[in-house]
Amino acid sequence: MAIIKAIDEISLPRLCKVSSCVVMTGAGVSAESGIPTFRDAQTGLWSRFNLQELATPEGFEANPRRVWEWYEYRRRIIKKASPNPAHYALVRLEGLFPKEFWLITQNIDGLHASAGSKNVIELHGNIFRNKCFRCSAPVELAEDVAGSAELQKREEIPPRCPRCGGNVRPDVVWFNEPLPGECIDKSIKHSSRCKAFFVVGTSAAVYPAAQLPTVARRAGACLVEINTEPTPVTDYADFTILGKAGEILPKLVERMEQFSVT
Ligand code: BV8
Ligand code: ZN
Repeated sequence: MAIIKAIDEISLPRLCKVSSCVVMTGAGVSAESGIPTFRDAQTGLWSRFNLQELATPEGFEANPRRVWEWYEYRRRIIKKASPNPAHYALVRLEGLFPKEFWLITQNIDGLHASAGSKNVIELHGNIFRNKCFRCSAPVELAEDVAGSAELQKREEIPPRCPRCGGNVRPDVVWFNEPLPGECIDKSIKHSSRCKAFFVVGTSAAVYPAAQLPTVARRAGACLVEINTEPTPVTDYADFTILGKAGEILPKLVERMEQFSVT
């Protein structure tokens, strides 16, 4: 574990005593659960798949079947994944800030909620929810329908909206699509009020999520970054610990729990 800016013995107790804490996570938090990140060299999704074709509304309009099947491929990987020690450490961190704690995630895998995190804001949606591309109505698909042989045979891929007959799509935020207004507004509000902001496992490359650490820092929060490589956040974080979230977070939260008891 390389530490660029270690949390010193004066700052750590102070960090434990603040009234409000926000955590922002990216794909790096789920990497140790076996879910590929987006921008890691070789293994990242965008180094193997075409972002424009697969994660934009234009790409879906051009080839709904290709996009639907790519998300079915990702759902199969995520269904097999379980929360890792990083997710569970964030559940314990939430317990240290009973008054005001928010976990803002860019991830669509649902693993924070599965691990037991309560105040989760899913900025980019959730891969297990679906909606209609035409009328935006939520669409409930029976577990086995989405990828069933029956469906494949009927060539009805993607499934059709029962309300208007439009194509069903995953309820995630694609590029060039606005984030859910309530999610981004709440995220900016909590980031601008919190006194401690942890940013974990994100390349901080995607906006508007990438602006949240700046919002927090400008508002006076203590900014702690945990990542396997430096990012644009590193330049202005108070503390940066390089390494795997599943190894660093449990140790950091354990030390914070000791200070919180005293
Ligand atoms: C919008 C879909 C407007 C779901 C995703 C300002 C400046 C520049 C560009 C823009 C801007 N504002 C808007 C844009 C355009 C664009 C954008 O940001 N482009 C960037 C790439 C230049 N943003 C948008 O289009 C957004 N929409 O702004 O709309 C609008 C308003 C009104 C009307 C119309 C439009 C929408 C952005 C959301 C896009 N959707 N995903 C899905 O299929 O997943 S983005 C995708 O990237 C994921 O959601 C992902 O979460 C997100 C961010 O990536 P990361 O999570 O950070 O993952 P990454 O692989 O990059 O990094 C992982 C990190 O973890 C690495 O640093 C690695 O070192 C580290 N790591 C790896 N293993 C570990 C680890 N760390 C710790 N432990 C480990 N074990
Ligand atoms: Zn519809």
